[in-house]
Amino acid sequence: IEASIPEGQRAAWRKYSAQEFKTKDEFDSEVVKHIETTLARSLFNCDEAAAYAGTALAFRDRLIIEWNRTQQQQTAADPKRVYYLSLEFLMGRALDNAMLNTGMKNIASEGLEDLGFRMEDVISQERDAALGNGGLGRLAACFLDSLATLNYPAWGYALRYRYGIFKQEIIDGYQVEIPDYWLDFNPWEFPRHDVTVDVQFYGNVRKYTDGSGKQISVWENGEIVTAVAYDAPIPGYGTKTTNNLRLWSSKASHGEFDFTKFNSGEYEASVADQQRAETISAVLYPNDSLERGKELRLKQQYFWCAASLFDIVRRFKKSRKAWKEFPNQVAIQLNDTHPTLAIPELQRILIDQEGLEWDEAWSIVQKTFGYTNHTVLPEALEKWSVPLIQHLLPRHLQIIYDINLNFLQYVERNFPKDRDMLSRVSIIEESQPKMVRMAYLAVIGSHKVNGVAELHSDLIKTTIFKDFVKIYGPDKFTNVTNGITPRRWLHQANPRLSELIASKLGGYDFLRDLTQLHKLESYVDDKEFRKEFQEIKYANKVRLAKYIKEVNGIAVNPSSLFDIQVKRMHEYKRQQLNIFGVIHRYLELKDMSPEERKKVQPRVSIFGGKAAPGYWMAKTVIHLINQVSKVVNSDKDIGDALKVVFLEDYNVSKAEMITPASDISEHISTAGTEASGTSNMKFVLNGGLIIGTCDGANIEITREVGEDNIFLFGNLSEDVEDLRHHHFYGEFQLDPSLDRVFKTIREGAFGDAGQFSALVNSIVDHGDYYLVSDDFKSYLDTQKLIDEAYKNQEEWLTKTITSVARMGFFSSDRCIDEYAEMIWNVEPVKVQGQES
Ligand code: GL2
Repeated sequence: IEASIPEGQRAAWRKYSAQEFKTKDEFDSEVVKHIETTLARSLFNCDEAAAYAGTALAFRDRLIIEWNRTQQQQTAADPKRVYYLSLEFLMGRALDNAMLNTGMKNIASEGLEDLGFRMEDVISQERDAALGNGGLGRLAACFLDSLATLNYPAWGYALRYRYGIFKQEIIDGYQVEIPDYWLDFNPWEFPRHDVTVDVQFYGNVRKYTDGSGKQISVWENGEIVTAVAYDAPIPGYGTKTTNNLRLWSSKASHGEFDFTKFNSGEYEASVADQQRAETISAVLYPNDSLERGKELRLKQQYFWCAASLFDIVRRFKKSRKAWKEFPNQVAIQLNDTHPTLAIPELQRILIDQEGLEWDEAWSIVQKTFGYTNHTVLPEALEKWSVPLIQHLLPRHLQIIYDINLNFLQYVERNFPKDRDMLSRVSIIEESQPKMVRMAYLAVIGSHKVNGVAELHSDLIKTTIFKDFVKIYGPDKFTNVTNGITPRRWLHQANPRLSELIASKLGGYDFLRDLTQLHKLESYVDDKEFRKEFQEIKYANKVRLAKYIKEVNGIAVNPSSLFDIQVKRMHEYKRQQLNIFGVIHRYLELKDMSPEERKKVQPRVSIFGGKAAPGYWMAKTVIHLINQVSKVVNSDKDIGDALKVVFLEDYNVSKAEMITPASDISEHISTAGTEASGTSNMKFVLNGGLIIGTCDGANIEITREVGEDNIFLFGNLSEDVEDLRHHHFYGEFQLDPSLDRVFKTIREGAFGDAGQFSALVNSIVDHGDYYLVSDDFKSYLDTQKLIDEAYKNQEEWLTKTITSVARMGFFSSDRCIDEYAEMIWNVEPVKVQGQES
């Protein structure tokens, strides 16, 4: 308030207030100004990178004007806000999205042409913001887009990693990891050197009794690290709302270096603290669905939770409302268990710093938080050792113990006969060392817990959280099936399809209400529409074929059936099942006469995905795919009948090119292991069909598109346990086709067999945990059906168009409305175009 301009000068201020560019000329003038001044370049040395920079800065300025306006109006309205805490936001590129969401892409295209550049070339200069691993991080990014589009007052909070997910190179068929230093030039972030939070680690807790007899705890003598905010504007589509993604960067609390040490000649020590502090936000952990229990990771989690909560509480306090109003002003969603420390942290703030009584504080905490579970895989469930937390966060450990004590007393009162229940549900696992079960803490500290697809939400209630359903009743647990933003995954990734749909539906409203797609069903028999739809698919395949030729040097025929599996490499996702199927196909082709071979449906099997650097088995599968690719692609007998491609460095921007080019995509996880999957939705929305197991969102996709329009196979999740048991105790007979595949590998057909023995043995000798052998036959049979079905192109086209028309349910807008109503209880705030 002290810093605001006096009434008398505001007219002048308003007159010169920054304005968004509206015309092509204004846009060009912004671009040239940035290139000539911000970048200090001229028309004699302006390459595509500079053109990108100028364009991005012009749009950045525009977004920041809308961002400011949004923040001012939201502050004035002071509504309940949503805070989405996620350690990962896999944003991808920002420029194209900013142009489309603000509706200025056409103007910018024409403007760039005037200046001598092509839009496509300029867009492709941008590096992905890759602050995430896979589906969980991309879901968070889609949610931000929907929150802004639907005008919810919402903030994302994460860390500003100096290194995002590594870049993957394939060298001699092996994955090699290259660091991704993405901050070289990032026009989208705003450093807020005035928004900082001091975060404490280590130290001790001093207890004393104050004058009124109240027990006070003081956490002191710790090490302080400073969090600095960096903001990235998030524009909604077709709305004035521009929300904020706030990323915290760590630095030493005493600045560049410690002057006392520096002045006494300890030069190295003087910068060592600084480096230690900066390490906290230095790197994204590259594991997808796996937790490794490293101290630095726990430090990252607390640093981020503490800074974010301080910020949220600071904003709440500005409105001078009573503490009991906190849950009416603040909804915090925990994206997986990674931000669970926010629960004891808020309790600590309320009791230690704000002086609330335990019970009052705890009731505020529970009403504030919601928790989303994204996996039932045991290796992904976070546990932290008690000694580690004791050392790093001594006060939080006490609070966690108190939360547990109160909870267990409640359980004991209500379930006096079930003695084992207490040890089963305790937050503390009585192991050596003792461990804190973060998922239990998240459940106990939240008012709602949700899974991410129907099957998964049912599974969490009958497996990992079974006891908690008894304790709290079923209403605490709910489902919000995942979704994707149609702005990026249709309009941006597949502009021609988006345009075709708009031409039939009378405009682009479907991008804001995806259920309108159902009207496309009346065009299923429309000749003209079918032709265009098919042409678009073909053009998208041509584009991918061209890319494959350029990057992999492999010539693929765009008329072949494109079969794509792109996602993180993981045994549960079963890329090994796919590549064994490819080997089987190769062997069958080799058995055929040249005449017979001519009759088969040509196919291109395309793979892509990163393996966590320490995940040896996943890396072995990458290696096998590349070896098979080498052998098959150079086999003269085979020709176009089969090609195998591994696309290096799969990421969001590549997904935008790959997804629209599929005929079939593979979502073939062992039933019950893939919580939802979201790329399955992207592929169908872009006119591709699915081969999949009865898992995650595949089940709901089937419900929507109809059983005739999806290729399901394999065992069901309810049978998985028995099948696994059978591998160890039953008579085990390996499927003969799979046996032949293994023999071929063992004979060295794809290079040194020793390299693949662990992979083969995991199935033959070690219990086949992911049930590859159990599903192999049904997988092959289904692939045969696909070959047959694809031959009837007219039928195939009908299936794909029908499926697109029925995908309306899977918009992330629908998810966000469900969260808003069922979990957050927040309302949209419409932002006006002009300053009010
Ligand atoms: C995941 C699930 O594996 C995936 O099926 C789901 O679509 C996403 C988003 O809900 O979450 N869980 C998880 O730990 N990771 C995921 O991608 N890494």
